Amino acid sequence: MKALNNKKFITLAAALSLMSFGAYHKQEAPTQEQTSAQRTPQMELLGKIIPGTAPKKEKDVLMTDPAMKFKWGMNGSTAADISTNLAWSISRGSKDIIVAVIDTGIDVNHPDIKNNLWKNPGETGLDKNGKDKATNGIDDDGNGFVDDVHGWNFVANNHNLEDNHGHGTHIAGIVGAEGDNGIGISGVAPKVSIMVLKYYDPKAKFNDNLGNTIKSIEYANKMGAKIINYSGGGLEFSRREYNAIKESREKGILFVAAAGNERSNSDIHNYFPADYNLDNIISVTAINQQAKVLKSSNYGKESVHIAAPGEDIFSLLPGGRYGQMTGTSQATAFVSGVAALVFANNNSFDYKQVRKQILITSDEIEGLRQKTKYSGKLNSYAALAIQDAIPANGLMAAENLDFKSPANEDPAAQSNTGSENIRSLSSIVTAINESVKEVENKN
Ligand SMILES: [Ca+2]
Ligand SMILES: [Ca+2]
Ligand SMILES: [Ca+2]
Repeated sequence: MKALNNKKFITLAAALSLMSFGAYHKQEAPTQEQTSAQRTPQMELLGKIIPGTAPKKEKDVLMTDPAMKFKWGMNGSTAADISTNLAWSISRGSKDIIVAVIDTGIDVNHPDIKNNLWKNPGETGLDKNGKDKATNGIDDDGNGFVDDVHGWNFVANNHNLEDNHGHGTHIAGIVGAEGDNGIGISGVAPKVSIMVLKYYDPKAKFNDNLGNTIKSIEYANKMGAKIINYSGGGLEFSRREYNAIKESREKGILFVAAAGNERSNSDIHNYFPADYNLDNIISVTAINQQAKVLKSSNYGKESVHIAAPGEDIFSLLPGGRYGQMTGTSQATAFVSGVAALVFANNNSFDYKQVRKQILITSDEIEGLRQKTKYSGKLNSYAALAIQDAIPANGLMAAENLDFKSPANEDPAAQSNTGSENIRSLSSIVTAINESVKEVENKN
């Protein structure tokens, strides 16, 4: 297995033709009947639906984001849909839940996410000289970072979070584009606080991807993240990275990681950080509209936990634009969004309970049995609505919600061969360049 190289894996496809898309319509929520028939057939077998969370009428879950019809994982149009319309009848998220997106930065001015960016309270408001703490050039909260109001750029070591790739903006949009604002799309969590931590920049002369990833995790640990979304990875074990995520666990942080796009079985060929043996990690693979794992995606009956939409996913791009990308990166962001909803809806839940809700309430799909540990596709509504969940096979009690054999527990047992140790993005295709506005005008 060759070491990853970003450039090799990121092919800029020709601009996708969006001409066939019609004018926008308000999104229609699936009816209760459709839902029980097509989306969550096992729900009654799985557990008890929490009183008051039965699917609501359509009008209760309609939102005003005009481009949701392009968002196939969330508009009720496919077998792989994650039922967000129903989930939003229970919770639309909360600004109190901070999701750290460790990626290529973000367009902080994108109108569809700027209101959902985390604001560091220690770098917000006026200083004693009446200047804005966000821009006064002073480390007001003394955390070692100057003007880190939305996060930090670990490549350039400054507060400029500009996304020179598009990946980070796309991922952040899947997690938490602002819902019901009349613009573009909604993230899985319509309301949330996105902390932006930049570990890679294609324009930089040198990227210490792994080092910057570790620093990003440490920042998230220190600054109050509940969830870390990491849509990247590499083939080499790193003790420092392992320790950073172990510290996340001690802080109660759920770490959602891409299974990777090496077309390989992760039970045999590891991909990190998804494959570290830590119980705060969820490893996510990508499925298409037919709920089949993408050929490019890593899989593993033991190592990969859950599947989520990951092909031709419509989300935000820098410059206020929108477009599609493919990969386990995108799938990972769907899971992080659901985790944000579950945390928001259950104040007392710790990372273990949130992880359990997400994994055990996934929709069992035959084709995923050989590819994922829980044989399941993400279901946001079930993760919110079902309690005391037990899987259809009845074998998996909560305390047995385990990951790998204890033999792998000791990081020292996993060798670092010393070959190139990097972290790369887990998206393989970008097919972008059309803004929603432009698409609309063509129709
Ligand atoms: Ca600071
Ligand atoms: Ca400041
Ligand atoms: Ca929106």
